[in-house]
Amino acid sequence: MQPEEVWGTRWTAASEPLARRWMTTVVNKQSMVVLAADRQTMAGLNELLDDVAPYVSALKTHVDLVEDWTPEAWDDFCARAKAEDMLVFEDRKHGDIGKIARDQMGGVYDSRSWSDLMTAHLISGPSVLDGMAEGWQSVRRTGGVLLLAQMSSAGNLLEIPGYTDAVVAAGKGHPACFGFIGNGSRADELAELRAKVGDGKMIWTPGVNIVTGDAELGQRYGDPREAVLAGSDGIIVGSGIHRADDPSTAAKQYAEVSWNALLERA
Ligand code: 5BU
Repeated sequence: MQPEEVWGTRWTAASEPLARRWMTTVVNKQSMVVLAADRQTMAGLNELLDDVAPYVSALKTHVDLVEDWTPEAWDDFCARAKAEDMLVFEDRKHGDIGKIARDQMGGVYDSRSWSDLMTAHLISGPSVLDGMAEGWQSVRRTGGVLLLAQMSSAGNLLEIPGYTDAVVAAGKGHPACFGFIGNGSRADELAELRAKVGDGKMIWTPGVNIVTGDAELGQRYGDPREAVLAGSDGIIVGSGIHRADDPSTAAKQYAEVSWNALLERA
């Protein structure tokens, strides 16, 4: 199938190269799965990648939770993910002023050199988008920011009236904004977010699991099919895959659920 057939108006409206790259990979792999690879050792991460690579279209990392991190091991891990046609997405949740967010993309982890996508809060204002764009430019790369418009955790302050609208207004027309994080655990709220965003930007959603309901430390889970039908363009799945008895089978299942829902939405 061609991406235009599968993505419809989203393909036409979201014309930036990274968005097109994502939508093409989803069609090639028949999977909207963004794997939250929250394992704390390099061996655990590499084993996970071996298990699930064919069913995962993007790899979401938290580089600072790895206990035995080294630059060499990390470069190798990212290279392996990229060779499997995955975008590498560091869930850094930047929130400082633009010039500091830019410089934090250097430092020990040097995330500007290996990340294709990164999250940010808009709490400090739109300079975070400009600063992060400069971060990637400084190593002659282009990346995309996913702005947190909603969160999946109970009681999060992004729910205070007006906040989500202000994030969407600032990100919608900004070239560095790849899209938004929406709450995958509440399909009705997600559908409202999609209506505000329109078709021009991606929405990726954490807080999805085949087992729905309240989970550890305030996490909430909704159904992945419902999230896609409500407007999600990428389902972020962590423990549903990396803590499964058989991560490969679990990843395949999430891939199938998401792909079938995308075809249903088309
Ligand atoms: P889980 O194991 O599927 O619950 O992992 C969810 C991942 O998504 C984890 O890496 C979080 O940091 C990330 N996440 C989230 O759960 N909720 C949010 O609102 C945002 C990110 Br933003």
